[in-house]
Amino acid sequence: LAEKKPTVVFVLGGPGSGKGTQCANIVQHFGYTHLSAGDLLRAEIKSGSENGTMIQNMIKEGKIVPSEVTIKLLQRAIEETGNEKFLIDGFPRNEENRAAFEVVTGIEPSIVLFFDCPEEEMEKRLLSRNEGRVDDNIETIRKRFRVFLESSIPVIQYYESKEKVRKIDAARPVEEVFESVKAVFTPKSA
Ligand code: UP5
Ligand code: MG
Repeated sequence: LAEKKPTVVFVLGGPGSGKGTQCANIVQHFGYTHLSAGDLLRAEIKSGSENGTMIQNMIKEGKIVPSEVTIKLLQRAIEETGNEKFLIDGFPRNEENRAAFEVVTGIEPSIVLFFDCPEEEMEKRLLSRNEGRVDDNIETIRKRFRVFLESSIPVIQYYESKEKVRKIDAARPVEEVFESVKAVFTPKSA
């Protein structure tokens, strides 16, 4: 029997580009469920899972956690939620993540939001966030930027070739960015 596939929007952008902030707004206005891959990994560390130490070390180094770990967490979260519309924030981060998610879940994103923001603005935001994240120090931030350029930009290029990317100038104030986001989610009238 053909199971109905959920609608998935991938929310991508560099570290500190505002993915989490804008996802919270989208949830309020458009009824999606927000799944942040980074939040799921941080919850896995806190839960005392056997993978916790490995995940913690990778996040501290700004490295990408093996996709089987992240995909398992995302799949579980999708199944646990009653909703059929999801924002997947901060995943896929490399081509291997992208391909594995497609194979394992059979899900392709309907669209991909890309929050485009200069590094200096992202760096400023991350250094003033003060939420005690182990990766919000200048040394790790530089590593996260490098991984984003080397591994995550190719994922965005892949979806650009499929005309799925909606690029948003994320260097503006939160409210202005959300105006652009809203336009993406609001069906155009005839
Ligand atoms: N802020 C937000 N918008 C603003 C605006 N328009 N103007 C001014 N300030 C703004 O925002 C960051 C800060 O900026 C906040 O203080 C906010 O108030 C302010 P936020 O919305 O949190 O940005 P976000 O893009 O979500 O930044 P985040 O740091 O979460 O992005 P990352 O992609 O770096 O982090 P994530 O949690 O996704 O991943 C962390 C690590 O987990 C990765 O480096 C990796 O090691 C691991 N990971 C994997 O291995 N695999 C995965 O699939 C996912 C993560
Ligand atoms: Mg985030």
